[in-house]
Amino acid sequence: MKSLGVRPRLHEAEYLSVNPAGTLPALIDGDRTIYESLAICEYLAARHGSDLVVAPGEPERPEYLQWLLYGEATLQAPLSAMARVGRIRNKTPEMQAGIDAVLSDSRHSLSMRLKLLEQRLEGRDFLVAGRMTLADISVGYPLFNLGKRDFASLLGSRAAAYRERLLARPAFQCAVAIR
Ligand SMILES: N[C@@H](CCC(=O)N[C@@H](CS)C(=O)NCC(=O)O)C(=O)O
Repeated sequence: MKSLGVRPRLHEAEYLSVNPAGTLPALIDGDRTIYESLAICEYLAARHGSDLVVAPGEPERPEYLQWLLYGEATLQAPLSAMARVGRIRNKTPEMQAGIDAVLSDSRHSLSMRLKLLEQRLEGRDFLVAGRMTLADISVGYPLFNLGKRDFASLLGSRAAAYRERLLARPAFQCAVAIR
């Protein structure tokens, strides 16, 4: 495994030859290269026979797909917008006003989107199928990022406790230590 910083890898010819879009992560397994974090998770889970996937045929498969995509598409999107405008340098006052508008809108959007999570966690430790699945991993990533941006106050009590549980997992701690 090779870990790259967000900015430098955009100029690393070696990485761009793996993923011309320059986005992280990418997985190389033999002669196969896969982008998209959730596709990588599904691929690894299937390869190693993990029950982190809710398989077609299991009753909660539709909810699994919904929450799997909710993490990366719905929750992460406003956080990514904030990260992108946060990287802009040499700002004029007009640009700063635009950036502030994006930040404020993204924060609002995030707080609205988190309502679904708070609702879903009523009486549940995990999002679907009564067990830890890739849906929890997908949602755990934006929840982790949200803490880094000091937005943890946007979480309701159930989502806050859920975030703590996910971040305390030894597998998560291990992933953070090697990134
Ligand atoms: N949907 C993609 C998103 C990939 C992505 O945007 N990764 C971030 C790092 S977490 C990135 O490379 N950001 C830099 C950029 O967009 O230029 C995935 O899940 O793999």
